[in-house]
Amino acid sequence: MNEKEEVIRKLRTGVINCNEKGVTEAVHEVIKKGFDPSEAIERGISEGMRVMGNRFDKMEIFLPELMIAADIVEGGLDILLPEIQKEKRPMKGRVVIGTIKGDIHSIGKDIVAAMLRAYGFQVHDLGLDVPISKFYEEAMKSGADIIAISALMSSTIGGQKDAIDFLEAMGERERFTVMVGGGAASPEWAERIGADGYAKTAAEAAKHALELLEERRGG
Ligand code: B12
Repeated sequence: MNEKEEVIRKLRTGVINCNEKGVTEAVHEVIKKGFDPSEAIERGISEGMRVMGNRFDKMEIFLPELMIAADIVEGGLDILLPEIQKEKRPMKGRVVIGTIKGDIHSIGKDIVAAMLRAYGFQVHDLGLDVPISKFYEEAMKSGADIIAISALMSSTIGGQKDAIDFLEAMGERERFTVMVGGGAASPEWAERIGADGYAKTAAEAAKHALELLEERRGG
């Protein structure tokens, strides 16, 4: 196994085994050895979290382990995400992003926000448990091009549709490009609710945001 694969494996197993020291060491190796931080995040950290999610689903682990793993992941992202944003690109557009009302899952949203910044977007991160009206107010105030909404649960995903209906009701649907994502979302769901875009990963989200903006500007 080559060095990069070894470090990514160490990241993934570190998250799965709630091994904070292992994750921190691997994160510093990614930076020291100049590996792509976004690849390390998607294939190491996110993959490790997906495994933990499946174990939680199968009742092999419970909330305390999940929270420990999430804390370790956030520690690793605090070190790696700034590496992604180091690359400065000309300003492409403005995005308002957040996790929908009732949902406090931040990890995915944080990775997408960092990736959008790396691709040259000015990102207004509204955080977690964000009411629909807040997305609207901040998007109007900041002159945003894109509203990006994350949701991880079947009990909160409906908020993505409500947000689109809210823009319709305010007569401002055409002003914004609406992107949805998060573990509970899918391309079919995005199409059904009339969203403009969906992406499975952070890198896809940033690339797709650029495409949607170009389309919108008639490129
Ligand atoms: C970590 C975690 C937690 C942590 C969150 C810590 C944190 N700071 O985020 C804690 C322990 C707090 C937690 C709490 C709970 N959780 Co939880 N959690 C998870 C877990 C294991 C991983 C989520 C994660 O971070 N994945 C890694 C990231 C990188 O992936 P991601 O979020 O999907 O993001 C990627 C993409 O989706 C995309 N993306 C994300 N957002 C967006 C937005 C846009 C616009 C775009 C384009 C793309 C995009 O890019 C990201 C990067 O690749 C999931 C399991 C899973 N399979 O999702 C369960 C899971 C989401 N949780 C679940 C549940 C039920 C809960 C609790 C209700 C448990 C409880 N009884 O208390 C609470 C709810 C709290 C609340 N009100 O939100 C269930 C939801 C089931 C359902 N379908 O509704 C899941 C699926 C676990 C399970 N299998 O049962 N959880």
